[in-house]
Amino acid sequence: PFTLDILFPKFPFEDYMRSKAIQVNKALDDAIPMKDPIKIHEAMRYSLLAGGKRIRPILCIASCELVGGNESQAIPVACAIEMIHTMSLIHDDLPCMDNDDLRRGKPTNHKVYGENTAVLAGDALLSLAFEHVATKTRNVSPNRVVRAIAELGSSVGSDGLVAGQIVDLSSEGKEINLAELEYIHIHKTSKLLEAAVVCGAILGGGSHSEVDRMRNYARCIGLLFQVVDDILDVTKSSQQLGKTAGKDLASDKATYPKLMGLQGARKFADELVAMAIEELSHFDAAKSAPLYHLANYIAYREN
Ligand code: GRG
Repeated sequence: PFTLDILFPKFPFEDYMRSKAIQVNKALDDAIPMKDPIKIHEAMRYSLLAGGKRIRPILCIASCELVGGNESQAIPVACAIEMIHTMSLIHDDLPCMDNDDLRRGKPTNHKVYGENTAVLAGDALLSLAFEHVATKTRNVSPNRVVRAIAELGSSVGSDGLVAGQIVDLSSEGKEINLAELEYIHIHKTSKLLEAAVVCGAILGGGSHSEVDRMRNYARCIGLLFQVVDDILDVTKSSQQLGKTAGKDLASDKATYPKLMGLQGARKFADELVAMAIEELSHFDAAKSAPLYHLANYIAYREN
């Protein structure tokens, strides 16, 4: 794997991820106290606090710190992004979408609370996300807060996640090409990762050119995230089946390994991580350690 262990031999990446996740989980817990109406707040908390790697909030904080900001400036928007991510998962799992019974190892929101409550829990998380950024962000100029809110809005709506989901739904049962697959992934997965990184850089006081660089970094790792997901689907199911061809190479669903071959997809992933890391070379080397390691983690994770 392409790593920068030579530059950062001692960076304690696992400790870093663990301690940031603890901070994020505490802030998320505080953001939604149990109150009336109990049912909706319980449903919101059920999915929001159900685990998850917290990659988006950690990217947001790391990006804020890279440009000279501090964690507390980024925490409200980091929480907002995890609220939006969680609501997209709740809605994605509904019977009218993917109809999934399990998420993050637990029964899905609608399985526990019913479809009507799951829809509302998603709606409430989405609106709380924006309220949270607007009311809880401290020590950032109003102009930067508004820029972050605009960034967040555009990453979610009909130019963002929703666009990816509608095109994904419309392509069901059809053969899609690489450009169409890329469109779906850029919108369903990359856009919110991009918003996480860009909002962090905006709130941390980054210049326009720094924010642009962070956007380029985020676009690379956003696509990388999905390419690696597709590769893992193949390699994990191959291991489970003890065969050379895994689930996704055999199924109808278009994936990078299916359209590019497994080696082609791995090569593409290597190129994306190298491009992401190149963007970081323009920043202070010590401060960019977390984002170097996050890119490598996304590229070479095993699940
Ligand atoms: C956003 C308004 C609005 C509606 C939702 C349903 C929908 C529209 C979009 C689907 C978005 C979706 C489910 C994309 C997949 C994103 C993805 C890569 C999820 C897995 O992320 P991880 O691995 O998961 O970070 P954890 O559980 O670790 O957080």
